Amino acid sequence: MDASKMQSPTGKTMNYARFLTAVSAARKPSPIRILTELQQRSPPSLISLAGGSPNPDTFPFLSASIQVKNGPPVTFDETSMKRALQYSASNGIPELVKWMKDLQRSLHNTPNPQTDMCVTTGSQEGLCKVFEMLVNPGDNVLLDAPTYSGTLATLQPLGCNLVNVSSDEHGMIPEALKEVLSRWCPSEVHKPDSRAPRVLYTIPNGGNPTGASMSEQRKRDVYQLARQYDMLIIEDDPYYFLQFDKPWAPTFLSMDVDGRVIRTDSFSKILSSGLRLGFVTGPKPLVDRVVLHIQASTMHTSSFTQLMVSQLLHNWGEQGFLQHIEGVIEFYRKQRDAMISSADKWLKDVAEWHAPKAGMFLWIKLKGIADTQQLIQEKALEKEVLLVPGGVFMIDSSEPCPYVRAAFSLSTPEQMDEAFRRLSLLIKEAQS
Ligand code: 09M
Repeated sequence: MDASKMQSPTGKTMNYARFLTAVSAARKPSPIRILTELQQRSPPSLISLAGGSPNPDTFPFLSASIQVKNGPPVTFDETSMKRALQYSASNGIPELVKWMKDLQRSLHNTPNPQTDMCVTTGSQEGLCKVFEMLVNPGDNVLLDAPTYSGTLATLQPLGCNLVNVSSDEHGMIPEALKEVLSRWCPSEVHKPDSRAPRVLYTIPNGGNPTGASMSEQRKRDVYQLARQYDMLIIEDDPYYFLQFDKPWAPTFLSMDVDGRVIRTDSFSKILSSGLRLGFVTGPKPLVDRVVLHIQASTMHTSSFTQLMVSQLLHNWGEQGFLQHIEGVIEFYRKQRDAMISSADKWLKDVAEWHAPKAGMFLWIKLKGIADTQQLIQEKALEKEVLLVPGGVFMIDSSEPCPYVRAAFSLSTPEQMDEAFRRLSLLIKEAQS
């Protein structure tokens, strides 16, 4: 079987070549990277004049010690510092990838044994490269808008046709997906001229901007439809670890018997957004294509950043990591509660919302306001309160949108309360 085909445990053969853009299909491994990897696997007696790596003895940094809350410091002696300052593998530092694969296995236990993973510079890089691998001009791409503006920014320039699947406070609605898909016939999706969508994107937990989280049943229903129409599912899940209630719903990855789910994870909301660490998990032939793109662009995510986090995770162990997550959840749950109680106090008569079960956003519909763009851009600044006008999360941002997105991540409960008092005045003024 060629590298673009893979048989799943159910006996179904996925033909990944069908999903690739011409650009992605044409990517070839960099010959220099192949030599570097060969060198890393050779005994120390090998004299290599092949590598293009600079000599780290010339670098100015010597060592580092980074203090950690509730744990031993992360340290770099002169030897480990040299490694941290040097080029590294495009798919990620091996011990970090291994730690993350073990975590993925224990959290998602995907039924597809040919699953692989690579490190990306934040999940945004992963998403961007995944879309560039899969989306051609004119393709129909399914998503549940409103959605993350960074996804729209990646997809829109690719010239695809974004097809909206209706959603509610529980995320994408399977019946709505079924209705959208009924425009095509499942038996015809493999015909060369078929316009049937091959890619579906969703944010399953604590959606940005809606705060919506999908139930297990909805995910199962969406997965079945993806099977029926032979689509890939892009599961963009940076708020997975910010689910306030247990048990956490199973992920698409955990249901993926065929090898049709590409999952993006992020450390941005739980360890650091500035370190820029994300992960792409999915069928090996597709992860390999993402890695080829990385080879040709950034080469790899910062070695220093990866080693710093890898050391932290190895010091913590999985238990320690999950304990840290509990603390983060506790913080965001309190913040969510504070924002909801201020919304109840100030906005009850002038707006509507659903309390999110995950993430860090409240999606608020302002009553009697057709479009929030002008209200936020001009009047809100005068009143000294800033929110994101909902239009930026829509497929067509020029259409009027009565929503705003409020984040409960950075402000104190007192600031949120004052912000909603100001917002309520603003809405009342605009209504009159
Ligand atoms: N606002 C995000 N979301 C955001 C945001 C951001 C600067 C980022 C979904 O850090 P990464 O690359 O892992 O996160 C990317 C990402 C992927 N998917 C659903 C996200 O919400 C990050 C950064 C300023 C504003 C920002 O507003 O929503």
